[in-house]
Amino acid sequence: MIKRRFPSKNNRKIVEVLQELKLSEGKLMFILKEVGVRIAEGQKNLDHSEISRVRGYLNEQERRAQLKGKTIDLPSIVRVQDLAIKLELPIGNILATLLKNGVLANLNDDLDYDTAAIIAQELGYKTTESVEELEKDVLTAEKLSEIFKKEDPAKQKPRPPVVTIMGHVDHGKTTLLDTIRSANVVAGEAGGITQAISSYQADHKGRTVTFIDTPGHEIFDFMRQRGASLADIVVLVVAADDGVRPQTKDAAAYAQKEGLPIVVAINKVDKPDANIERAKKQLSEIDLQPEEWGGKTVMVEVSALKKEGIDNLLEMILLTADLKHIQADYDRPALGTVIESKLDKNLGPVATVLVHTGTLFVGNDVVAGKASGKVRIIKDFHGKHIKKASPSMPISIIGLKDIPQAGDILQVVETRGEAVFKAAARRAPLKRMSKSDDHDERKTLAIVLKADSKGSLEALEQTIVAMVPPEVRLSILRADVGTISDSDVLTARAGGAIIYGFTVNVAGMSQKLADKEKVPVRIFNIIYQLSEDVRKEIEDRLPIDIVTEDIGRVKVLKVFFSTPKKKIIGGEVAEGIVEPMAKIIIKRKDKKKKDSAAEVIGTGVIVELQKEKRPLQKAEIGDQVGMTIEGKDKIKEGDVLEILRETKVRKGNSTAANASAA
Ligand SMILES: Nc1nc2c(ncn2[C@@H]2O[C@H](COP(=O)(O)OP(=O)(O)OP(=O)(O)O)[C@@H](O)[C@H]2O)c(=O)[nH]1
Ligand SMILES: [Mg+2]
Repeated sequence: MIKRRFPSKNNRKIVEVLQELKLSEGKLMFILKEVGVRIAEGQKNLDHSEISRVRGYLNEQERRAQLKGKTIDLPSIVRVQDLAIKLELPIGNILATLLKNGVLANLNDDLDYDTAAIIAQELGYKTTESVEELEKDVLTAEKLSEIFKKEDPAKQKPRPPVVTIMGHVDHGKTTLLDTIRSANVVAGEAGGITQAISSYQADHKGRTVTFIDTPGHEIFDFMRQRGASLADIVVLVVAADDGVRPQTKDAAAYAQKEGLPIVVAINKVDKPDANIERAKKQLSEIDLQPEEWGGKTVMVEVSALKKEGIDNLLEMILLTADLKHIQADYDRPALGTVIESKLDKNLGPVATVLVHTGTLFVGNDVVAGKASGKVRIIKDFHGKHIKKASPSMPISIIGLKDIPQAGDILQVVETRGEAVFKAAARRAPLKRMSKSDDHDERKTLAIVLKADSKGSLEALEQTIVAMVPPEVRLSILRADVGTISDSDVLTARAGGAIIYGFTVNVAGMSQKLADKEKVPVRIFNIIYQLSEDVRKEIEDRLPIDIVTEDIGRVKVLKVFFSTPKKKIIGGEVAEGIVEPMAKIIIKRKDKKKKDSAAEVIGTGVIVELQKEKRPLQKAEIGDQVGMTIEGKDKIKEGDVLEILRETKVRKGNSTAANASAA
């Protein structure tokens, strides 16, 4: 670009500028280049703005020189943009230095002290960790029960019991809940299983009961645990035709551990192969003795499908509830647990919350795990807008700035500032990949994971983490709820990752970007198909072991051709078999020394195998063959070649990979 210059009274001679700023000509030229000023051949003057750019550069240099070696106080967690401010450097410098150290960050990411210190040191600063502790009082389920215990008994009022429905996969939990609230959600579930906890309230004889559904598949173990931790009562669904199965036991164990009363619903009694007696016997074996056998466990026979026995079940649930004092203080700031969360395209983060105690109002400032915000909308389980939510109500709330995790405790705080501060303190800081990673010879499976809800996301993450053997390094660059976006593609490209989407879409432009950048994007609607694909990727990354097998012997009858690199010989298979690409060991007996053992002369690889001038894949004992052998060691008539097959085997896997030795 040509800069038009007008004569100006601010123009000054370059020689004067050099004198004033005490610079050499070379140094000035360097600075001008740095600040983007082009000097034409023979140019003698600089204008006002050019001179001030040079001055600015020099001032900055001086300031940096003073800062360098200065000790900077850093907190235990610092946001990238705050680090830039502290170090008085452009954010780009910080990001680039982070990247150099293996951390792909953006300006809103938090860094732990160690990482921030490394970056600062690399940029010339000394650091100390600031002693002020960040407030990290994350409310956990345990702390929550401590709070409940301390609540004033005089203020307690009855609340609806919370009933969690648990049991083995396909035993009819969701159908039972549907029958209870006469709706139907089973049909819409991908893969036919419950993908996230769902929660509803039902009325029976003027009393309200809160129900929480849980999935029965083994990979949703954590959801069952969470379900149990939320419950006052567990309804254990056992299909009469199938009896007690692994997740029946596991659900019973969680309930017993939490000290929760269990009501057993023996379901599917309408089925011709229903065997109620067997189910009861199996239940007795896991410490659930039916009352009629002298035990303490209430068992109700139902058919969720035929809508039979449901009233009786509800009756038993209410009776069981009456034995406990199920109460809460309606007048305190609300505390609840997030049971599911998702990102809605129009509404932003939506969290389903079960209120435990207190009343949540529209307008409350809240924090849930790492998310904070102001409650803008509360909806009941019908989707109806309500102004407040009282204990035991499952509700969805809108107004959080981030998506909380299922299991996070939602708490009402005094002020917005407090909410933001608490949430920030809990955000997990980014860690620098440890130096030892540089010497890590394992192959990496890098992935970006996108799912439709936090529940599926957690299930997927846990499934994948559990699948990866120690021989492969797993790097989940991002795991998030929502549509696959450009930023996902760019993250995946930077980290050489595969993008996995679970029941999400990819924005059209982002797919184009992915195609252009050759980033694989794989979308699945069924968890098992996704995990199957991941399994294949893991297998491809397992280290290779070379297994050598002695498969045969060839007696050399004639050497047709011999160069330093290649030999063509004729021979007879004396033992076993011969295959192309097999390795050979050349052995020779000293004819003069009778009975002496054969000596190893050298090695080679059979690159071609022929019989009667035709290529052959396998020669057997007695076959007369021609072989082209690569190798420097000389072969003589009368030598014996030991034939070795080398097979590459993936560690941690018994199936052989490509047999040919590279
Ligand atoms: N015959 C009969 N079939 C039933 C009954 N209850 C449920 N089923 C069927 O059993 C299958 C599984 O039912 P779901 O309600 O999805 O089972 P679930 O326990 O929620 O399964 P997960 O959520 O995957 O653990 C469906 O095909 C239902 O129609 C019943 O009482 N009788
Ligand atoms: Mg279900």
